[in-house]
Amino acid sequence: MKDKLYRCGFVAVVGRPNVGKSTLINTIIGNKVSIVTPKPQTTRHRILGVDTHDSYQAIYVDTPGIHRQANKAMNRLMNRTAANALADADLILFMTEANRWTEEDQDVLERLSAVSAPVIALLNKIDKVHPREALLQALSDMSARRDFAEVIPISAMKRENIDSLVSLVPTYLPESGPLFPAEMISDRSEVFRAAEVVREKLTLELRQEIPYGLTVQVERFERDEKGILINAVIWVERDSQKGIVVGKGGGVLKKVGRAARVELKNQHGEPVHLELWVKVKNNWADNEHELQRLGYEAP
Ligand SMILES: Nc1nc2c(ncn2[C@@H]2O[C@H](COP(=O)(O)OP(=O)(O)O)[C@@H](O)[C@H]2O)c(=O)[nH]1
Ligand SMILES: [Mg+2]
Repeated sequence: MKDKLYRCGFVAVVGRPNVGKSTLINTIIGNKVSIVTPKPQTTRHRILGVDTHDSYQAIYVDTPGIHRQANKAMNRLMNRTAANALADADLILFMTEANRWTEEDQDVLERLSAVSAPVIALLNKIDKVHPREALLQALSDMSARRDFAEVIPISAMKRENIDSLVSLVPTYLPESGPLFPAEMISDRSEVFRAAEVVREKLTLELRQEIPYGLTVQVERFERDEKGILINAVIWVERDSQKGIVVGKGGGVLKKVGRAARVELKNQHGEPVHLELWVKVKNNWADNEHELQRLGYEAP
């Protein structure tokens, strides 16, 4: 057998909010490394999904979507995080929705004009394109926008064309030994991921504005013979939001806690006891210091 050289590198997944970046990474890794909701601003951190094979390791970088209005410290931080991921990438996956091209997509494309890494354009959500012939126009429109290394139609959710995308990735990675142990699927701890699962369920449960004003901090994560004990605080920005998060008779909080507990139990394969508190911290999202204290890394 010929000894083949190992390849390893970073694959940045970029695009406007909600195109399906986190879904793609979860599909490729085969596990939920990054939370997914139909709402923008769900991904706030740079999260790595590590895909290890016999001959290569692809490190996918999930990025917060790039925001046009960066008026809050939180949004500026998210934009900077996305920009750093671009600078470090060996390959860039520029993700859009197959049946839609918006000004926000155009903004992201313009940010790619200065990068040196090859860029693959992904037209996602093709399961929603009917008739399928409409894809041909979308593919040729995309090819005209830039000199892409490839233009590939996919469905991250329905796993369409994902295998052919994944098999292309290593050809763009540099020769290098693996950077992560084979069993590691993410750079994020189980404590971080537990907080994110709670935030996902909250975001799904609450209407529009509130999800952007809250964050979740796990204060206790302990294992004993009975399972996992998790205490988490939900931080909101204003008193008025506290009532909404708790809900009538505690209904919202109970529902969120139940959904999060079921998912965490399945993820870990052991019983989970989850306790949630809601607390107010004024304008944490516009305060750089608070952001760092709550786990938003400074780039
Ligand atoms: N129909 C369809 N929906 C998708 C697909 N990929 C993602 N979505 C949905 O699009 C929404 C945003 O997905 P998410 O991964 O959070 O997007 P991100 O903001 O780019 O990370 C979620 O409701 C996903 O379920 C897909 O291939 N087809
Ligand atoms: Mg995301």
